[in-house]
Amino acid sequence: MTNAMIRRVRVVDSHTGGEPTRIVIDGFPDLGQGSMAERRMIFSEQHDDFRCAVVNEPRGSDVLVGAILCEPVDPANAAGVIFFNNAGPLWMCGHGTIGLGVTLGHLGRISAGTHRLETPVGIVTFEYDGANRVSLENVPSYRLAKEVSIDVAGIGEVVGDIAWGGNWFFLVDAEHRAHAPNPVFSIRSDKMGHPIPFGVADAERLSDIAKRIRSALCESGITGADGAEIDHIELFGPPGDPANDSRNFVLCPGSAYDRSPCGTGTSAKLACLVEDGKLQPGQTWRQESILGSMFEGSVRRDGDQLLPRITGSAYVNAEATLLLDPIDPFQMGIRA
Ligand code: PYC
Repeated sequence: MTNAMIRRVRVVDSHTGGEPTRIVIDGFPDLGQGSMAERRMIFSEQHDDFRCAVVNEPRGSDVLVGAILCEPVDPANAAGVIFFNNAGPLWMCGHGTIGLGVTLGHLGRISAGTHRLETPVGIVTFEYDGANRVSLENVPSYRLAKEVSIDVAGIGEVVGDIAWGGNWFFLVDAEHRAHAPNPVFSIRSDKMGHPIPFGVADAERLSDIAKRIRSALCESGITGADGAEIDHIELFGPPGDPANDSRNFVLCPGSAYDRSPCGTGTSAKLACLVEDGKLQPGQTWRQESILGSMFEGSVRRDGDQLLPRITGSAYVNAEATLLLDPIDPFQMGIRA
């Protein structure tokens, strides 16, 4: 096999609050010139092997979120993007958008200022500070259903909200259930009786709970709008840092959990808080992740639409060329 037969794929890796993003900047399949929704469909139907090659083992891992950096339809926009992970394409990704903004700055393709990004679910505007910080204004977010009750195997009744923040979420509040006879998950206390926030040490337990909830939603036929699968489960507890408002644990499609506070999940949360009157437009919400990393969020009301704004920091940590060698039995990754 000659070197010329090896396919080369250029990527830039970053992390946002601990959650990795691998942006493919060159060597990806031709997805046409359509909208990002059309290109996402082509990617999903015709190039799933490429998705696996980029994010699955042995090059990637379950945690990695990938992104194809596309030419925008409107040249006035900074870029187009299609996000994906080990389970398939995503609709939107907040931590990934922060990573993308910082990556475009790192590559010298944008400078500090306001930029527009085309995504499969609409235009996302972001402000880049010229270093590591990005604030994005997400697509309109909303709650579809409040206090939906489901029967979860091994747990019992679980109550949560269904909300859209660029992906579909089922949001369950631990405090809501803390005094119930069988709380969905308990928050442990220290000797003084102060709650210990759930942390990485609890990730396996929380993943198991979240997976059971997701299976129950699927088995009960409970979906997002138009029958869309609710593929993200978000559990909330008290923050570790009293300066913050809340800590979350987000199970992503597949079996990995978000190391960041999840931009789309925080957007869904903000929409629920505003609809409950617990957060006013313009007011800041500080959402902590299971790692303790934090996104600042707020909401702008535009007519009847709620537009979440999410701020976080990302750091570029690799520039690499992936080699897809035809003699390698796992050149296209290991399919889960
Ligand atoms: O930040 O929106 C997000 C996200 C979705 C999946 C992983 N991160």
